[in-house]
Amino acid sequence: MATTLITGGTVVSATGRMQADVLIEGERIVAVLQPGSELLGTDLAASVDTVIDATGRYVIPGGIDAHTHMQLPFGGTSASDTFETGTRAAAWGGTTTIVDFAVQRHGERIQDGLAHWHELAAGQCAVDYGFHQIVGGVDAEALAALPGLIDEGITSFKMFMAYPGVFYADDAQILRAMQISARTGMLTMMHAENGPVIDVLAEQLVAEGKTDPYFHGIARAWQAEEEATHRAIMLADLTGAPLYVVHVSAKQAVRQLAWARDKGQNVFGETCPQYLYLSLEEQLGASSERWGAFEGAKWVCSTPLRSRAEGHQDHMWQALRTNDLQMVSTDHCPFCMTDQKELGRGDFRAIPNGIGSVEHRMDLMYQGVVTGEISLERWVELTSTTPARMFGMYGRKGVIQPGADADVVVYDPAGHTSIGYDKTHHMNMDHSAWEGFEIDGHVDTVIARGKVIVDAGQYLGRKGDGRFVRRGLSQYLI
Ligand code: DUC
Ligand code: ZN
Ligand code: ZN
Repeated sequence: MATTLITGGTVVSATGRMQADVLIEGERIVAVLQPGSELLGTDLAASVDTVIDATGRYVIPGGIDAHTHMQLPFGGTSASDTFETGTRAAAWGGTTTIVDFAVQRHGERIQDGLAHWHELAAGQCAVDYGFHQIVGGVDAEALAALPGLIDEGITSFKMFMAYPGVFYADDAQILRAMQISARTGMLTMMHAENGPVIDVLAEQLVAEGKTDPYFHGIARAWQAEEEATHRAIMLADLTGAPLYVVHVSAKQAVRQLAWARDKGQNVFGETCPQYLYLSLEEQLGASSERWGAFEGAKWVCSTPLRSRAEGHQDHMWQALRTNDLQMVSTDHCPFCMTDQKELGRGDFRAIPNGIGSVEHRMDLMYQGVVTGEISLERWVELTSTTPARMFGMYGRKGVIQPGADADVVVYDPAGHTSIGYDKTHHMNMDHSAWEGFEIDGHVDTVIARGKVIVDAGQYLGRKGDGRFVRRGLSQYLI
C-alpha cells in the first residue's frame, strides 16, 4: 500500500490546532503524530513513498460541499457542470466530497430518478459523492419509496415550497413526507420560499415592465422566505421531523431558525457564500459592455441575493459564529450567460436560477478567517466537520484522525488566489459570479482517499477517482 507523510504543518480541526505530521497508508489516515511521538523519532520520512512538506501551512480535512446540482435540468436547460467537470473543479478548490441532489420529477418513480442520477455520476467523478433525494412529486408511491432509500445510503430528502408546477410541494404533501422523516430519522431538507406568493409578485413586476435580473430579488421578498421557514418549522414541530433549511439568505429566516432551536427543535440551516458576500444593490448596479444591465443575471439564484442596507450579510456571518446557522454549502448550480442565462433577457422569470461556486467555497470561507468573522477552527467546522456529521459521514469524512478516509488539504495562508472572468476557474462556465475576488490563501495540495489529485498547480487525478458514499443517518441531532 502506498504511504504518504504530510510533515511540518499545522493540523486544524473543528476543536483546535496542533503541530503534527499525518501518516497515510492506502486510502486511510493511520496516524496523527505530535512532537514527542515515538514514531516521529524513527526515520519515518525515509520509509514512506511520498513526503509532503507542509511547513507554514494548514493541514485540514477535505472540504465537503453538501449542496450541489450537477447537470440539474432547470428552466428549459441544464446546469452546465457535469459530474466530471464539477467534481474536478471541486477538487481544485479543496473540496473532496460533494452531496448532490438526485431528482425525482412529478410523475416519475423515486427509484428511476435515483437510478438516472447514479448513471450520470458513476465513473465520472474526481472526488467522492453522495446523494440527497429531491422529491419533486410527493405522491403515495414516492412517500412509500422514501424509507427504502436509507439502505441505499441516502438519508435525506428535499422538498420545495417554491416553484409551483415544477418541484412545488403543498403543506399537505410536506406534512405526509415529514411524518416519514420523523418515523425513520431521515432528514427533511427544505427550500423555504413561498412560491405561489412569489409567482404573483413576479407576474405583477413583469406586467409593469420591470424585467431586469434585479427584479428577481424584489419578487422573492424576504417575507416569502421568513414565512415559509416558519411554516416548515411548525410542520416539523407538529410531526417531530428533523428539518434542515437550505440556502438561507434572509436575516428574518435565521431568526425563525434560532427561535426553533432555542425551543429544542432539531432544526438546522445552511447559508452559501453568495449570501455572505454579494448583495441586491450590487446586482442592481451590475452592468457590462456585452450584457448591459443583464449582467446581473449572473447573480440570479434562489433564494436571491439580499439587500446590504438591510444588513442580511452581516447577520449571516453572525449566525455562523453563534451556530444559529451550522454550515456553508454552495448550492452550486452553474449556467453560462450565453444560451442559458440569456433565456431570460426581457423576463427575469426565465433566467435559470443558480450560481457556480463549488471551486471557491473553501477559499471564500477562509476570507472570513482573514477578516476576523470566524476562527480558523470554525472554518473547518462549517465547511467539513459539520457537513460530515449533519449528513451521516463523520468519522470517515470531516476529520483528520486514524481510520478516517485520507481526504486532506494543505492550505497556504500566505498564498493568493485571484478569480477572473472565465479563465481562472475550472467550472464549466463562460463567466464567474466571483470575478474580481482576491483571496488571501491558496489550496496547494489536495489528497482524496490517499491519492494526491492536485499539487503545485497541477491536476493529477482522473475521472472515476471519486466513489459513491453511502451515508448513515444524521449524527448532528439534538
Ligand atoms: N436555487 C437555485 O439557485 N438553483 C437551483 C434550484 C434552487 O433552488
Ligand atoms: Zn433550493
Ligand atoms: Zn439547491
